[in-house]
Amino acid sequence: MITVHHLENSRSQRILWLLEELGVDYEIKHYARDKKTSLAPPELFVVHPLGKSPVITDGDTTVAESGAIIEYLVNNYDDGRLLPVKGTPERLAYTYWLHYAEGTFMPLMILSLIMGRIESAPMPFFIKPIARGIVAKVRGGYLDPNVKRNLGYMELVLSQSTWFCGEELTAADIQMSFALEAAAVRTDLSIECPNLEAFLTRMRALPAYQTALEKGGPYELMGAND
Ligand SMILES: N[C@@H](CCC(=O)N[C@@H](CS)C(=O)NCC(=O)O)C(=O)O
Repeated sequence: MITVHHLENSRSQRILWLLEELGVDYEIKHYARDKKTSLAPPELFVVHPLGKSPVITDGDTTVAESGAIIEYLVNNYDDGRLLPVKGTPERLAYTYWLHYAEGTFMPLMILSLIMGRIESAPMPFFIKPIARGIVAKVRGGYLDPNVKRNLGYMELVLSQSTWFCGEELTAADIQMSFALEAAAVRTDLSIECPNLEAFLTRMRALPAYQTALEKGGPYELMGAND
């Protein structure tokens, strides 16, 4: 039996969605975030040394890191529906988006979260202008242009196909779902990225996505100002 160690309001939501798409039996072990810090509770460190979610156990096997979990589940439980055929452009796109989500886009979202936290952190009045100045430099010189460029790139790709790897839903779309949900709490996608917005609408209408949401419990993502 597969167990998903599921932290509330987190990336492990997409693993539940994948398992629903695969139609595989699984159980969920729920973990709540620390009320003050929003970090994972110590119990998650018992499952994996990094104490992050998602992490799954399947018999004696423990797998952490969303991309690795997705590869493991698709390799072992997919009948070919969520993985494009080897050697095709769709398969290369699949590999690209599977890595891009956590390798390129999510670090920008995390940096945005940290900048928001610095801006709103309590601090002595004379430090505030210095902290704000540093945040403005990071935002203007690095973060904002990179986020804009990445959103523009994803928007272009989704203006040419329904899903990230073509006309069929793949597990790479499931990996990308959290990245776009994180983007949507920071940016009004409907203004400049209607195709990204449409992707989210399309995905949220899928029965497997909805079932995963019901089973997962609280799912409210932190924005840049939380
Ligand atoms: N790249 C990792 C990121 C894992 C990660 O940072 N997960 C967050 C939840 S979205 C977490 O466990 N946060 C709680 C903490 O850092 O204590 C993955 O995709 O699995």
